[in-house]
Amino acid sequence: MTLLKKFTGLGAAAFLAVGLAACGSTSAEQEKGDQTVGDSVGYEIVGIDPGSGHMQATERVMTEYDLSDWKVTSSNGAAMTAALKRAYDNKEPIIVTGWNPHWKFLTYDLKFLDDPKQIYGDEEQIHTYARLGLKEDMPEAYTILDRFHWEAEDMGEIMIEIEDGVEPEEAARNWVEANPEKIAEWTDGVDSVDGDDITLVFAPWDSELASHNMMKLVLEDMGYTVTLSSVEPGPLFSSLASGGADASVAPWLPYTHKVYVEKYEGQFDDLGPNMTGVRQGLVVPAYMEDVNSIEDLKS
Ligand code: PBE
Repeated sequence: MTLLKKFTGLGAAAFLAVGLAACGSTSAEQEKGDQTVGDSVGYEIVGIDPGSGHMQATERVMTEYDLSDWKVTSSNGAAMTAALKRAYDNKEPIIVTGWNPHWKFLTYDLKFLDDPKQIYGDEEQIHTYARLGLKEDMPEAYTILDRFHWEAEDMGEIMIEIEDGVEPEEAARNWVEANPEKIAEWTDGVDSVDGDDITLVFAPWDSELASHNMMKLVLEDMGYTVTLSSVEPGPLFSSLASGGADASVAPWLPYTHKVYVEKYEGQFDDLGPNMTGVRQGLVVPAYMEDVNSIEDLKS
């Protein structure tokens, strides 16, 4: 069974409209008679889980670009990609909230809409976070986490295998086995441990499913007993701040998780970027040739 099928079963049924659309003003263009972008997609942007940084940023986009006659549906990453697949296969228009690295950019010809107001921001980084005190309590794991960095292509290799139906742990194992020299950069000279428990926390976005399964294997190979804790975005950050979880390689900065990082400032240890050049925004198929900017949604 593919990951997509598994997740779709969980939540795709419930496409809940979130309160991002303000009361209905009609656009002047609707009265013109020719079909606007909004008409072609029912004034709908397909979103993901409500607590994600992505949806918080999208809420700011709706306000800043005055998209009051649009709504953003919330569901989860798998439902979003299922909707994208349906539209793409039929060459129909669709607008989704999207991010890269993600297998959808490897599978489909997609583009980000320009964001002249820079609400989603341009490029950002994925950081590694640890709870306060991890450095003293588990110096070996801390060193590995601190050294950890990889490229979007690395994560993409794991993601695309998972999307093809390989179990996440197996896909991560395939990457680990194929990349011993990269892992050696993080683990060289670090002592093995004897079954010490460590908990990595993440939210089950496709990108973070790949990275956390990979890091789990690396730490297990160093002797750790690793628990992967998959939670909502809010608890991801609160569990690191409270010390309930030990580390995460999921935070996207400085834009995506701005709200959480500011909320818990000083309550976790930022070990710096593990990947650079990542991006989030509104995403459409490349065949939507006339739609290139978020500004175009107003016409
Ligand atoms: N994402 C993927 C996350 C971070 C990683 C962009 C969906 C978010 O929006 O919070």
